[in-house]
Amino acid sequence: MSIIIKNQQDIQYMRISCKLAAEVLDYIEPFIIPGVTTNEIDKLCHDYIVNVQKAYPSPLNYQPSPKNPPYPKSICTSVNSEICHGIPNDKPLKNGDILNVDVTVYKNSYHGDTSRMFYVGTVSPQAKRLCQITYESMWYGINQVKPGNYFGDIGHAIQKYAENNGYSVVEEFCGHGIGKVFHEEPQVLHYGRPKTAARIESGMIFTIEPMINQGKKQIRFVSNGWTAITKDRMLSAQWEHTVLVTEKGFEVLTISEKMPPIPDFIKI
Ligand code: EYF
Ligand code: CO
Repeated sequence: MSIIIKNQQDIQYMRISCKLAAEVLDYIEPFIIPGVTTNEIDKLCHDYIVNVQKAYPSPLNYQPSPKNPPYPKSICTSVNSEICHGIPNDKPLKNGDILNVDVTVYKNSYHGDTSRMFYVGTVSPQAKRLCQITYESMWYGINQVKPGNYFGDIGHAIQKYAENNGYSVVEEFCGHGIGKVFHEEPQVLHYGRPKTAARIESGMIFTIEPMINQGKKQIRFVSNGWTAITKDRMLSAQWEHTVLVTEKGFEVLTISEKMPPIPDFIKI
């Protein structure tokens, strides 16, 4: 197996799917308030994707392997010490929670994947700092995307920035190639050494989605077998963009109006 190089038609369709995914996150933001349940957020996202965008939520009934049951919801919602793959439920969000909403939209046979952190009401300065550093770590990774660099350069940039700020990088989950298939090659690690792993080439499309822990990097799984949490129960944050490698560098495909500003260290 190898990394698929997308052609111009693939890229046009990916721009559409990725923009739709980012617009779901813009749409859901005002609904993320104390008292709302993640099941209510899931239904709002589902109905927006299906009825407004005329698309399909890629996670719904997604079955990465026949050993596992199909995923039961349209989005992933990971709260506080949940690292990823939180399954929406009927528990109301509380003031001070941090929430990752992970959206993947399937349109015209292509998937677009993005996630964002949201503050529920008023959040502690420590939680805000974790979310902000994680956001910047994703952009340090994105900034390494250009033909001739290596996937190890992406992971190294993320790890260096997160660890220099006193945090740890989750190693069990990674970014991924994406296109007509939700998860395809390569695996994009969020840690590593410069000039290792595969070389980055123009036309590749993949996600960068670092999960950064406030405490130690070790994880556990909850009893549903899928949701990962921090072993020490401290907070975890994650952001995700889908990125196209261009001749000169990168194009972030999951840009939208209401996403946080791109950090100043990014020169576009
Ligand atoms: C009970 C899954 C199935 N895996 C990865 C699989 O790349 C992703 N986000 O950026 C990504 C999203 C989803 C995903 C959504 C579902 N899965 C997870 C948890 C339970 C499950 O089946
Ligand atoms: Co992803």
